[in-house]
Amino acid sequence: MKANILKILKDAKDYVSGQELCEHLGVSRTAVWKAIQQLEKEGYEIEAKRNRGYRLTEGKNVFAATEIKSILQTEQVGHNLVFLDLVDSTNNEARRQAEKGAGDGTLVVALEQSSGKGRRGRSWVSARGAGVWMSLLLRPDFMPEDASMLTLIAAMAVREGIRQVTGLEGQIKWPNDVVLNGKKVCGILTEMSTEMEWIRYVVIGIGINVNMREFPEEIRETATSLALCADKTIRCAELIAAVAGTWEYYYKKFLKTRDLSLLMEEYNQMLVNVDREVKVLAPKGEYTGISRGINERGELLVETNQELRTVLSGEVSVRGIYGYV
Ligand code: BT5
Repeated sequence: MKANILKILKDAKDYVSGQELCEHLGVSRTAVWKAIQQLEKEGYEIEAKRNRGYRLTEGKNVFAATEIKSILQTEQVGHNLVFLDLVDSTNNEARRQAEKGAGDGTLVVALEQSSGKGRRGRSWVSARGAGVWMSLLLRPDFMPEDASMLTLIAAMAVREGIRQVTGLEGQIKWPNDVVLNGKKVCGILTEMSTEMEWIRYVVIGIGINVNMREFPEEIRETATSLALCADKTIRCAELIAAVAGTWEYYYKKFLKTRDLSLLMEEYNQMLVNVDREVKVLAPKGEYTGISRGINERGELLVETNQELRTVLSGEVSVRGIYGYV
């Protein structure tokens, strides 16, 4: 109900009478009043005037569940929204939610993570309220070996969401980073629980540096944020809503063929690795070659002197982009 009231107040841009809100939502005046109080607690400024009703003061940058819900335009993603003040890792929380039976499209968002994680036990810096730290729970009915493509789809969704909200044109560094001005602005961590041949659930963790202006020493040279690149504060709630929408757009295309054949051309245009020298850290050793973009399975094609090799997953550094000069 809070989100509905917020939506009405936002659309009206002027006073809305208590009576109107009651009728519209089919609740009592006391219930409306209580919801207004809760909205104020979340950080909204709402004027109440005798005989005229309630009016929302515009321009407040609120990062809360109600704000996300009031602007979300998805068919499914985020309708079940778990918004937390502090959590160990939104990926861990999404897994806990999954074990409790949460459904496909559940979105877990936290203001702060105490043990945000990257791949292979690396840690993810997640400053309080300054970024989008979220995880999407999926219960797909395809095979475990198809799941690695979800990371690539998430990267496309983030790149496009960033563009919609800020106008900034990011690039993707295969497989799991979004890059702005040669620095990492987003990392993605896909985890799953499988049983023999089928997927119980997948969790796609997305970390986007939004309003951070400073970074710890160890990532100072390699990380950036939207605020630094756009030179203004960006609304996290708006970005979450945008990415949820772009995710649905790309995921639907993926589901048509269960591979990236309908997305690969667009993906390769977003790819920072394409036609550049890359260094592949393969299990059997390192090699360098020229990246030729992905195939329809989302694997990276790397041309070496003799052959076109396929990289399935893992670490690929690009010359000139952080980490490989
Ligand atoms: C990743 O791993 O890039 C995946 C990061 C996923 C984070 C999200 S936040 C929501 C969800 N909940 C979680 O617990 N995780 C997900 P990887 O490719 O392994 O990169 C990790 C490396 O990136 C670290 O070793 C650092 O060098 C660097 N790094 C750490 N924090 C960063 C940040 N905030 N911005 C840019 N780089 C960072």
